[in-house]
Amino acid sequence: MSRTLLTDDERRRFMTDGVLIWRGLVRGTVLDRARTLVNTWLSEAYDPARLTAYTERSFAPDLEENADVLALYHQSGLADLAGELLQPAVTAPVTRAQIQIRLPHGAEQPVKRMHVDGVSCPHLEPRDLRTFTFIVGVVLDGSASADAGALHYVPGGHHRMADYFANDWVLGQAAQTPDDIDAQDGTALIAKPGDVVVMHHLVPHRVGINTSSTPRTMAYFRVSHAQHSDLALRALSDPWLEYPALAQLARTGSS
Ligand SMILES: O=C(O)CCC(=O)C(=O)O
Repeated sequence: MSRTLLTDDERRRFMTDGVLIWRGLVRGTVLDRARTLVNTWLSEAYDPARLTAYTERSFAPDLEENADVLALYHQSGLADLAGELLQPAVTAPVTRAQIQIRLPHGAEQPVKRMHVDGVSCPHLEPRDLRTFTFIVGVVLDGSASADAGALHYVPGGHHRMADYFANDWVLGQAAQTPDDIDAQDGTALIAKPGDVVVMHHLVPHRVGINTSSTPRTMAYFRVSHAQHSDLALRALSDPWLEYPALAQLARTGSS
């Protein structure tokens, strides 16, 4: 494990932007094994007829619980580092990965407009909340430029979304984000394999087409506060409800 503690600067950046990026955090055999597994799945098991389902849920569904894929989160130091965001609360066990691939242009892959995950998803009933506390994404391939299928996020958008959920949204409605968020391009995560992004659940994000010749592949880990099911609805309008130390920092300026 290469790092053990979040810095004060990282805590404050996460509060302001809702996003942290760690360059080259996952490396060596942990990274290589997972990349090989996913690339092998793409060349040998990918079924083009299921592209929409893969895009809505996960590519390589048979790898979601694979130990070498889960190692990206559990054996790289990420679980300890990211878990510190919730201290002294603890996270629920992370037992699944989601693989998201943006195929090179030419594939008829649906784009994803600005959204926050698990709220009014097109493939879920509107009343089903499938939220979590934050997401960790590990870049496995691609993302060399903004138009290469990169994730785009709205820095600080968690504040706007909390306000939207508090004042302009009701459980069950179809609209995922307000118009001012929907209209934004977002900041592209331009990255290399092994780079990591941590995003507060409320940060709106999107992905577009991949004009490069390289598939853009991410492994995502959804991390929840251990009591998330009880807190989920209130957490939509209170960004720090599940982050006790950050809530204290927001109130007083010191932890
Ligand atoms: O493909 C990505 O990087 C993001 C996918 C996404 O936003 C989602 O699955 O909800």
